[in-house]
Formats: sequence, structure tokens, C-alpha cells
Amino acid sequence: EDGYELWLRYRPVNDPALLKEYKKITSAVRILGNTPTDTAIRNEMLAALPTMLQTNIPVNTPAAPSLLIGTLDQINRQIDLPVIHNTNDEGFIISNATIKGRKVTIITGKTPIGVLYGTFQFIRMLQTNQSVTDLPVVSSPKVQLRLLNHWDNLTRYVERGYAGISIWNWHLLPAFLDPRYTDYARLNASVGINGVVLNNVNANADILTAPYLEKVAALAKVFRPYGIKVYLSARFSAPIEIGHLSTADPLNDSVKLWWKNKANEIYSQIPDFGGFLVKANSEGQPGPQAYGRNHADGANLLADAVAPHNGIVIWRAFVYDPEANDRFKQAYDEFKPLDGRFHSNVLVQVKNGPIDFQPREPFSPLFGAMPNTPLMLEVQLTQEYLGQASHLVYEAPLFKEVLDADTYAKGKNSQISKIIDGSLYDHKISGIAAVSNIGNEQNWTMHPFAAANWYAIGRLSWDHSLSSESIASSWIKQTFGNDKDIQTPILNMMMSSREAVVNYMTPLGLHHLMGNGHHYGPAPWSNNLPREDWNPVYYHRADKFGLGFNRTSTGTNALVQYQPAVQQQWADSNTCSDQYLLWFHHVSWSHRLSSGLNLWETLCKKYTDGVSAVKDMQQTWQSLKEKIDGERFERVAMLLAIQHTEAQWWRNACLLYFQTFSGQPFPSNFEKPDHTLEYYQQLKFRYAPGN
Ligand code: BDP
Repeated sequence: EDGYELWLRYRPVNDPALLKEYKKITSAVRILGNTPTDTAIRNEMLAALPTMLQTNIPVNTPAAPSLLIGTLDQINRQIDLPVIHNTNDEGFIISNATIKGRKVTIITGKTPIGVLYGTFQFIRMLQTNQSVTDLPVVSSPKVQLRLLNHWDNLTRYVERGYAGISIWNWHLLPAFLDPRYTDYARLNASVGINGVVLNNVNANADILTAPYLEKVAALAKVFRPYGIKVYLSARFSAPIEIGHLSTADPLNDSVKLWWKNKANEIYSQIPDFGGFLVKANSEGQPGPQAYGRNHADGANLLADAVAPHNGIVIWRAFVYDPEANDRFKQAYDEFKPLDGRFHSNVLVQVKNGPIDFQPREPFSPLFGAMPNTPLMLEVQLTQEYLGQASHLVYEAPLFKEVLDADTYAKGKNSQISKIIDGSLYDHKISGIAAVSNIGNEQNWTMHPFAAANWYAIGRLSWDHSLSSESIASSWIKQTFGNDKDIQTPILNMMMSSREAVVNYMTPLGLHHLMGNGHHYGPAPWSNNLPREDWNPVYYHRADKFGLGFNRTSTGTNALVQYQPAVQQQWADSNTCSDQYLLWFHHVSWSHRLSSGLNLWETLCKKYTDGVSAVKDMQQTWQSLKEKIDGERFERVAMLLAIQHTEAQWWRNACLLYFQTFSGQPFPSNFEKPDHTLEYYQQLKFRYAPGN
């Protein structure tokens, strides 16, 4: 198996009792609507049911239906008692009903898209061998905008992409519609993703020119039946670059008019265009500050242009300034004062942590600090800092850690999930964005397990109360099948993988230790980049005394950006949890941690634990050799071997380097590094994908 189907992998149901039940329910399927979405529903049912149930499935025959699929309006015209469960516009209901005294199963919702989501849920229940008798299942998404952000350039090079080149074939669009586009839409819709930003946040203004818009419109047309809207990253200086104006000043009338006209042009071709995503005044991207204006001025300019069309603007808060004394504080310092100044169709998109998608970060202090602005959470699926596409890292525990974090913004129980879903401050729009890990590799994500992250963020954006375990379990069944012997071992691998990567890369709150530019492998010694806040030494601050970044009141005082209850958790190096210790404290090498070991010994232990966890994953995987198809088995086995080698490399390189400061020996049972520090320092990676 080449892995192309991902979790929409339809295989025969083996359990005889369930097979009987499923066959009965699907013995006559009737789809009531005839929109393009209903065609998508029909196609999916016909792709799934005959293969899974090994029988012909009559769809829309004259026979009395056993499974009735349609919107609430359509359904309620057919059945004896109206369905009254409450859902929002995208929600669905799978339930039992009667038609003239005969029992039917129904899949319904307020809109065809809701019905499509219900259909995917129904299929998922079959794929994961759940009984469909335990009804009703009623579900609505908790978050409105559930988006993938592609960092795809128009050249098809994907920034931080490790799974091939972009799946958007700009050269052959709009006439050539790769069937992959439809499969992409199916995969997204099946987990509830309802929007995609097609191009990189480091944007090229050409995407907003007529020839590209025609291509974008063609993609939008493929995605539309699946409830997926397209969005574009807009380059702030586009009025200059493609509009030939002399300025992009957000308060200039010609600039305003240019964006208005541009929005009108886009909507004339893509009436349901989602809106713009903007990275401004960040890492060299143009922005309103060049004209003495602020982020709100910039965002509102674009927001006004798309507002007549119900479009939105997603403005990123990923900013940092070389002049600041701590990069950690920058987004908060710049954005908090602007709270309340963004127009109502603007969301501010905030990365989960204050720095940049590290294996573990404390949550960004912006969450809870901008009550008058809808904040969108940004997470990264592409594993820029998580071993890239060769490391098995199941990210749902990372996502959950953020969503469940309590900001105390409105007292206890002010979790980030409630800020993101709009409920804490009663916002009308809400969203989660995930930087895509998709490329044109046959299996989409290169590492078969990387697809679990795509899957997980969809499921969590729909319902952030789901557990990482339950999401992993469904994914395993849908991806590898229901064989009982494989469930627990694979689940264990996945559930241990996030802590493993934290341990072998950046334990105890270390962060940003990776190689320059390509971010591949360890380079904690690195100190030669033009900006101080790009260098690993800026972040770990190792010296003869100890290790870590003092962000308490005796240091940069970034801690003060959190609510007092949160500050309290982290302010004292004796009570701060090990996970965040070096994020906030410069701790002496002899400092005792909760384990009783000192900092140096604990560091050695954590790095070693990380490597052992990868070894365990390898062994577990080997034990499944007979149970997994050869192609996917071998692929994962090879990648795990790379991961193991690289985990050792991280451990050895980091510990040898930190030892030059700690001056302490390796513990007696410690497996000695196989090379010297100098060896690791001179390694070059000409083939590592860059940015
Ligand atoms: C960093 C990446 C860089 C992105 C930037 C961003 O290294 O390639 O452009 O984030 O999010 O993680 O804008």
C-alpha cells in the first residue's frame, strides 16, 4: 500500500455481527438533495460502502429507504415525527426515525454541508467498527474557522515543507484539475476542515493578479461542494508591486481604493472567498509600520475591503524585533495595546507559544490578554522543529496542552480553548489554523504518521474536548485497520512520541537549539547569525553558573505578561515544573530538581530517556511486522531508524556542548557519545530543505 488513501481507507468489515448490522442499515440508501454537495455525499458512500460491506449498495432506488440522507427540511417532510435536535449550520445528526411506521436511520443537518459532515461521521463509525445503533449522534463544530495554512510558494517550493513540492500545480491550473484536489477536499471535509490558505504567508503579490485568481477560482470550485473556502495570503505591499502605486500606506485613499477594487475582483470570481491572511512587519515582510501606522490600521484596511462580501482578515501576531530585550515579549507588547481597535471582521492569529513552534512552549501570553479581539490559534503540522518529516511525533498532546492551558484571564477555568472558540468573551468569529504538512509525496505527508497530525487538528478544531488518545485510536483504525493486536502498540508509540522529542531535543524548557536556516539537527553552540534573537545561545544562555533564560522579575520579566495565578506557577525555580524550568529561570548546574538529581544529571537523564523512547518505538514497530502491509511497514521502519540516529545525535551534541559549561562528568551508566563536540560542530547539511 502506498498510503495515498490516508484515513479514508475503505476495507472490508470483518466482524460478522457488525457487518450484518451495517448491511441492514444501508440496504437502501436515499439521498434527498441534488446539490454538488449531495453528489459528493453519494460519491463517498459509493466509494466506502460497497468495499467495506462487500455488497452492492442501492443508492436512490425506488425501494423504501433504510438510510435517509438530507437536510432537516428535506428529512422532516418525509418522516413521522420531526427531528428537533439542535445543531449549528455545520452540525449534523445521525438518528433513528420512522416513515409510516418503518424504522429508518437518518443523517441530517441544517445545511448540505452539515449532512456531508454527518456522512463522514457515519462512515468513520463503520471504519472504526462502532455500532450504529447507539443513536442519536449529534455534533456541531465548536470553532468556526478550521483552516489549513499552506506555506506554498508559487514556484511550488513549500517553505518548511518536507513532503515534496506543493500540490497546487499553478502551471497547469485552471484547465488541469488534478484528481488529488478532490481527494484533498475529501480528506479535509472528513475531519471538518473548512478553509485553506493556498499560499505562503511570506507572500508573493502575484497571487492577486488576474491569471492567478483564475487558477484560485478553479480550486475553489473543486473545494466548494466539500464546504471548503479558499483564502489567500496577501502581501501588504501589493498595491505597489502589482498596482503600481507609489505607496501601500493603509490610510492613503488610493491604497484603500486599490484594495476595495481588488476585493471586488476576487469576489466576482469566487463569491465565497474566505478572506486574507497577512504576515506584516515580521521577518522582512512589508507592513503598515513602514508608514508610521500600526497593525490595526493595516488589518482594518483589508478588512474594510472584504467586509461588503462578508470576508474576513486574519492578521498574524508573529512579530519580533531585534531591538527588544526578549523576543518572548514582543507579540504581546505590540498587540495588546491594539486590543479593541480591530474591525469586527478581523481575527488576530497567534502561534501557540511565544517563540516559534518549539517541541514545548508555555502558551503565548497574548491568549487572555486581548478580550476585545477574536484570537485564532496557529499550530504547525509541518515538523520544522520536530524532526521534520522523518520523526514520528504525534502532535495532538501538544495541541491539547495548549487548548487546555488555563490563562486565568477571567478567573480560574479560562482555558485557551474557550478563548479560541469565542465562548469566553462572546466573539462572533473563532478559528484555529494549522500550518500544513502536505506535499506531492504519494502519501501526502512523507511520514505515514504525520498524517495523524493533519487528522488530529481537524478533529480538535471541530471538538477540542476530544482526547488525544481517542483521536489517535480512530486514526489508527481508519489508517491501519481494526486488528486488535495493533491498536495498543501503535497507540503507545503515538502517545509517547511527543514527550520523546521534547526529551531528546529540548528537555526541561530548553528551546531554539536547532541548526541555522534549515533548522535541521542540533546547533546549541551557534552564535553567528546577524540577529541575536536568531541564535541558539540567546535562548539557552549556558555559562559556568548554569543554564536557562531568566524571564522572572530579576531577568527580562516576560512572566509579568501572564495573569498572577499563572506567574505564580512559574515564578519560583524551586516550584516551577521541570517542563518550563529553563524557559523562565537561569538555574545553577547543581540545582536539585524534583527527582533529587541536579540540573546536569537531570539533563543527561532526559536526553537519554528521549533516545530510549525512540528505541522503544522501533521495537514496538518491529513487533508489528506481520500485521502491517509491507510498504507502509518498511517506510515507517526506515524513518524510525533515522529518528533513532538523530535522537542520539541531538543527545550527544547537546550534552557534549553543555558539558563544557557544567564541567561535570557524564553519569556512570551513560552511553558515551560516539564523537567529539568538534565533530558535531563541523557537520554540514547541504541537502537539508531550507526556507
Ligand atoms: C518560522 C519559519 C519561517 C516562517 C515563520 C512564520 O521558520 O519559515 O516564515 O515561522 O511563521 O517558524 O512566519
